Amino acid sequence: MSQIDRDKLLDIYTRTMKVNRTDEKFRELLMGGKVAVMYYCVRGQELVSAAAMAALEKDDYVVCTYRGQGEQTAKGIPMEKWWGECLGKATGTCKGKGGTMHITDPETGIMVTTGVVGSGLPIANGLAMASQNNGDGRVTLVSFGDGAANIGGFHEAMNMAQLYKLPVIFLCQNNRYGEHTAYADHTDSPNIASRAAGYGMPGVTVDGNDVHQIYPAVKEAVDRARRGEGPTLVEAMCYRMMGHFFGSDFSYMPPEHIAEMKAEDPLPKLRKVMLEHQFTEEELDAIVADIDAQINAAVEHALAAPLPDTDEIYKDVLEETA
Ligand SMILES: Cc1ncc(C[n+]2csc(CCOP(=O)(O)OP(=O)(O)O)c2C)c(N)n1
Repeated sequence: MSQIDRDKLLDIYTRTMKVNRTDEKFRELLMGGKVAVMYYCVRGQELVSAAAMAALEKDDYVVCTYRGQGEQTAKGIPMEKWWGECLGKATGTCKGKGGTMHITDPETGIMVTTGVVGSGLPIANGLAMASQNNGDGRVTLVSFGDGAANIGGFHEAMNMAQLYKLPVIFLCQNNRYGEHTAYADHTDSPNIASRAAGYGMPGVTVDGNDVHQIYPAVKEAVDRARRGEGPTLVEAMCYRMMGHFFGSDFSYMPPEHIAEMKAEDPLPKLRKVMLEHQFTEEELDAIVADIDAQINAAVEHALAAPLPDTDEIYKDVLEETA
């Protein structure tokens, strides 16, 4: 068992529950007909995102996907700005012009959210190369799915990152499905991490439902990158418990897979670890209640916020130079 100190465990728990409660709230709003936007649920993958963000420093960069709620909220995008963007409001991170699939908040280090599968990896290399050239000490973490590991850009980015020893962490959230296609139907290699060897890069597969595996693996990769020793591929095995997007069913999943994923739910496992470290049920519940209050206030703020003016469409498109 790894040694994660109590402060860090508390940090990871708080971030995990923030991700989880945000996901629950989003589904409640969608099911209640309060909002009608695309949302890719992160239920089951909360711990991977939270532990990864807890391994980064505030100034580090992150590139994520349409399923990026976990990275975005766990890295700390202010909730009012996050909900504002998801609801298409002028108060959002991108003034309501990006929506759920294109959230960018440079102040928090969330540099790009993309819906183009696999496109985040070369972008992360660019950010990491800028940091290497500037000597600003930042690392860049890019999150993507197992399906994205079969896109050409994945291989190009891995090769280039290793060649230039870029300070980048490739975090593959292997939830065992690419859209509705099971891993074994789109990939014949036993895992994604073993591909790292082909580029001369370290690669590791860990259980993303176990805080004692996922946090140390990402932290080691972050430390390595910051020391100038180059990139690492971290593959976090996890389950996508609510289907590909909000509203999709489970008919393509065999019953035994559903049973397995329920048994591996990261939230009860994390709670057990917290109790083992002498946190009390009351303390843990109070953290969740506080998060819920913050989320409810942020949602009310976003629902009441104005839509962007129509002339906003012409702004922030081109950078004006003198
Ligand atoms: C370049 C590209 N090809 C196809 C799609 C359609 N598409 C959207 S999500 C998805 C599955 C990606 O699976 P994975 O990378 O495992 O991520 P997950 O959704 O499981 O988090 C696909 C194929 C796309 N958005 N972009």
